[in-house]
Amino acid sequence: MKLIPWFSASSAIFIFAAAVFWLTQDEASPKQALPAKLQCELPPSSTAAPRPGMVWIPEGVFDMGDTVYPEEKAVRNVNVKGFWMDRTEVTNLEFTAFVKATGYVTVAERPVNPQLIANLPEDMRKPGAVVFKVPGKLTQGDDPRQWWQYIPGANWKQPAGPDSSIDHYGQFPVVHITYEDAQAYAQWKGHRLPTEAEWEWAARAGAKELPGQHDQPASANTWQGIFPMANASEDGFSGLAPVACYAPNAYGLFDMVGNVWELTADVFVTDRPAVTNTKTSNSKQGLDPDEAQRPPVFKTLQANSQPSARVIKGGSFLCAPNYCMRYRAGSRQPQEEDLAVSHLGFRTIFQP
Ligand SMILES: [Ca+2]
Repeated sequence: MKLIPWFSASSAIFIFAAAVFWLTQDEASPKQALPAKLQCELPPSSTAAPRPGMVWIPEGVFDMGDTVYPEEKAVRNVNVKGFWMDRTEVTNLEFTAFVKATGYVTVAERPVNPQLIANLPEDMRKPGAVVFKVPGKLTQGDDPRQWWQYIPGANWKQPAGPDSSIDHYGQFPVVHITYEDAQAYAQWKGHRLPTEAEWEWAARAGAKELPGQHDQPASANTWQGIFPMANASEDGFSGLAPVACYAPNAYGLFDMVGNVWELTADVFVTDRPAVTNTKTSNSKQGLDPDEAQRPPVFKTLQANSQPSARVIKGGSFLCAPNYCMRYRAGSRQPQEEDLAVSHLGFRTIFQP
């Protein structure tokens, strides 16, 4: 669909302030203004392009994987065939068009399967989603339930709960999307979700060898400061950002790293080392990177329903140097299929 170039410099200030309120309501307003070079304006797609809104990712061979966390190893040589890929994460506007056309109801809006609720806490027996909120203070050590909360009524239309909405957030990535939801959207478009290899190859943008360092990217929406309390917002956003605020990669893809994690079609299997508590030599002291990153309700739902987990890629606005250095093409982690969370979105591909 055609994207509306609504995002002006003046509205950027409003949207930024609103985004902070919407996504991190416990957090004080950031002190600094948007970085001067931040435009947040998606360049128009060529009307002559065979697939407007998508870019061509050529066939290639590369060393897939990385070495920062155990689950990224071992690095192995992979061939990927060419495909078209959405140049941005799917936005609220785009998902709205899908829902209007099809009447689709997302998993987070549906009644919870009664077979699964026996051992669930009372709140989780209602439709809802897991929302990140900056805690007022940490009183329970590293327990992630201090910043991940299951909010009844939270879903893609009201991402922070019943009192929130996506009005004026059309160009933000849609969140609280499960694997089934993403598949339904992709099929409606005549597209599909990328495999992990396709996603990683596209994110690497032609770099066939591993990058030499794993520093926090300067041009992406991540977390500057000590998670989960201190977010310096040096990239301009404490919470989600609209798509395409930062420079695209060499293939013309925006926000492959940071902003929201992105779903892939691949089941997360443990043929390689699963996510563990092992700290690598690159890890800095602080919260356990894996337990802090994943909403704690994972274990509860898994114990009841044993859903498949899919590979998600690229990190999110919550990735900080002290706990989640996953703002890289090679990073990965599992995400249970049926749990909607506020730091996860997706984009689609089309293979001729
Ligand atoms: Ca940020």
